[in-house]
Amino acid sequence: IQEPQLQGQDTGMQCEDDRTGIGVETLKRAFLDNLFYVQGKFPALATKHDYYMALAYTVRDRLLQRWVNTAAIYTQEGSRTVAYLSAEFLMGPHLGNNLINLGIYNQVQQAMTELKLDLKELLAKEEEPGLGNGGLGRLAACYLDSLASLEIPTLGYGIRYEFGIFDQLIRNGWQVEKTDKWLRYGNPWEIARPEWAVSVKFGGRTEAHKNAQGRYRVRWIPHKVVLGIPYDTPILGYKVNTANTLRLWKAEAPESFDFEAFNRGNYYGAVDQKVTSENLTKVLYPNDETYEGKQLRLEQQYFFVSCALQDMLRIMLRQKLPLEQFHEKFAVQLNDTHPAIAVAELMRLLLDEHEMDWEPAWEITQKTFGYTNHTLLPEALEKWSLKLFSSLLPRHLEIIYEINWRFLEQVRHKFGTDEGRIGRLSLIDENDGKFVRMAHLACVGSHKINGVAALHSELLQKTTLLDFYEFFPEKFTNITNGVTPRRWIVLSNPKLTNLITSCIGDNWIKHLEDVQRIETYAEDPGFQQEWQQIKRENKVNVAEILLDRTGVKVDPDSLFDIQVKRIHQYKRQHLNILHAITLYNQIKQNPNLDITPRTLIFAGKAAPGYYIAKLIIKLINSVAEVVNKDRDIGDRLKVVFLPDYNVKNSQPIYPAADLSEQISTAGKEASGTGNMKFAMNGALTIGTLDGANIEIRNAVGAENFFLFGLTTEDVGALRLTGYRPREYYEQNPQLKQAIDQIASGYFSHGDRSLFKPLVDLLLDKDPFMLMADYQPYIDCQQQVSQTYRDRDRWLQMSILNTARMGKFSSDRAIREYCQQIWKVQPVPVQLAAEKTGDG
Ligand code: CR6
Repeated sequence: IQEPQLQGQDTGMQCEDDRTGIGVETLKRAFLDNLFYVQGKFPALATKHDYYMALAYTVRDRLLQRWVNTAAIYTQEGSRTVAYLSAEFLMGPHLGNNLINLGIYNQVQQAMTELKLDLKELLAKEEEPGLGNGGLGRLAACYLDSLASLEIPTLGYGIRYEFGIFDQLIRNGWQVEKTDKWLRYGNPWEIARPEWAVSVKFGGRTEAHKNAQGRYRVRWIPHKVVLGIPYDTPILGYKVNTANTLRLWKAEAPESFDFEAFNRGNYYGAVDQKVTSENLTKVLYPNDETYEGKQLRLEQQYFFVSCALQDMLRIMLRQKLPLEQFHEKFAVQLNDTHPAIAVAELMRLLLDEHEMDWEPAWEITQKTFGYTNHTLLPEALEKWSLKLFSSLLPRHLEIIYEINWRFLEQVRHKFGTDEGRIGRLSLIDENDGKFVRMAHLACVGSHKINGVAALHSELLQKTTLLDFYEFFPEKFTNITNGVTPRRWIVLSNPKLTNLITSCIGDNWIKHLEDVQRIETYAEDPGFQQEWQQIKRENKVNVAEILLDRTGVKVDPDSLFDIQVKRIHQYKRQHLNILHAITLYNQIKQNPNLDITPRTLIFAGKAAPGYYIAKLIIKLINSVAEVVNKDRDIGDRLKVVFLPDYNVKNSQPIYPAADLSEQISTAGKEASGTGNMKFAMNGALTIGTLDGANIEIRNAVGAENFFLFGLTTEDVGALRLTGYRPREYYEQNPQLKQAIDQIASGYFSHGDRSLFKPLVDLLLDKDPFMLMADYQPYIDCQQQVSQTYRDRDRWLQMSILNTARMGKFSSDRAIREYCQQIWKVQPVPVQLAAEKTGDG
């Protein structure tokens, strides 16, 4: 895929080291060595998985010198470091990505071929580390890739869930969840660091005591203590020697607690304690944008935040830096409110454990944190009942009260006693029971607050965080999301990568703005021909996957119309399905209809407790069943639901799309990132003016984007004047027919009750305004079909989409975070060989 990186030992010489060399012969030798000494197998007995492991260790060996050097340089220079705190990191498989970033994909492929192995098959053996739900967790992963590629010292801090996001099966059209046992066969990418374990306290009470200087301090006497064990994974940048660290924490029982119970003869009690402690990091909560007020979730959040901050303090002490410089050493980013308790925890550590005074501690805290908000949906805003909060974190509640008291004093000073405003700004919600508002804690405790796309940041300031914006407008900024072109183009779409590189060289992989240079080829027939050929091959590949996983045969020459993302009402997969039913009815009414053949592909998980989302999956599969077996329809329309959408399964999807569905109700999708992955790979977008769609449309040009639907203002105005969804249904025969079919059991073997909740919701409330957007959507889809028939026009639009997506690289986003929020500089890493100039 790209030039080998000649940064190891001299590949021309015979004396390459087995742990670092990157010549084909060395790689083969090292691979067989690892097969023997790590897996304990020889080729005749080895399974595909053994081979995968041997290759993973071979690659890991090559990462380690970079990782160790990186750590050495950061320690030596006491570098300013970004700490990215996130409850989710959706990394995706490591092997392929590491081959790309090391620049050894081609050599390894050749080495495997010479050993009569297929690299693709080995890559497929890697278990996905699914430690996230969707966009937010994957964003964290793209950001780690960019941070390393830009040579920014970074620690990613999160939770090592034993079970990640569930595996999705489809049984009789319904989603069924299966435990994700991703660690079952071992994880070659992580190294446990038990020597850096920390203790985390929970529950109990606080008391005052006099310190050595005779001053009153607070002491927290916990009810239980849990150990946090760090597990480190190297994150290599693209064609640099920087290998940063993702440090994930696992909960264990502390020995001392076992002993106590054991000495009392309570062996079972001791073991029980161990089980309870380890439950803490057992499983990822599978909700995307819905908060669930569960105690275990708050425990998870506090656990990893406390581990991370204690770890940072340890690093400072080791580097002999005074704690007064905490904010100079670390820029800590809160990925949504999940780690917002960090504000109170850093205060506690500085005040109680390091005996600092309130004012300096508070100044350090505010200068340390930045807060990224990822949603406006009210059901996602985290608030913890005072009862739960005080029972788990009694000391933190005291600190939050003090922060709140001082903050509200400042509010009174600025705005006078406007009790309404004070109630709205307070860290404590007293409207209906009492709760701690985590977004408020994050806002008050941070020096910068950002949204994730221009519209989202604007709406934050005008609605959800309006009062905070009025109080400290200077804290607010926007940083539009981005995705890494390494995973989402180079690794996912090697053919397109080669075509682009053959025209403009490979600089675009590090500087995606450069991909603009392919614009000159947008109307070149030869280039268009190759572009089309690659898209077709990528579609054939997905057609094979669909046949294999669903049994449905699709035509690679049909328009691939794809919606892959979490299933949510606001994302409106059901609007897409109403289009499918409409096309179906059009063909049924006019069997000779000459329409543009389409394949509608859906994939995505629903939160296990989200009933309507699960019913939408059932509806998609039910419509698919009827459409796909109807002989009148033939190859003109197919509907497929690909089960178990995850990073691994998504990689072939984006390169195979003709049309990307980004059809959320305006104002609801904070940014979206799938929209970027599709457009980079040459898909055209059908979308609303929502999230980053707006900026994508501005970048690629309105003439290269299929726009439809209500704007955010329209949505607001329509709500105010009284929205009556049933009227759209009654006045639109096509829409009425589609809804009536769903209601009458046409897609459910005559069962009228199955989809009733969904139909009633649409006709009575329709909170996401599908009825209002239906006809504009159908009309826009008609335009899509027309345009697709003009092959040259479509290809030109497709090429221009890829060419103009430079802005949406996560490298751009990370540069903005570095300049606007973190104020951090690159620290280049050299290999020892480069420094001394010899091998
Ligand atoms: N669900 C937003 O909904 C955004 C990502 C990353 C989301 C989505 O529009 O692209 O974050 N929000 O910023 C949350 O998870 C709270 C998401 O992934």
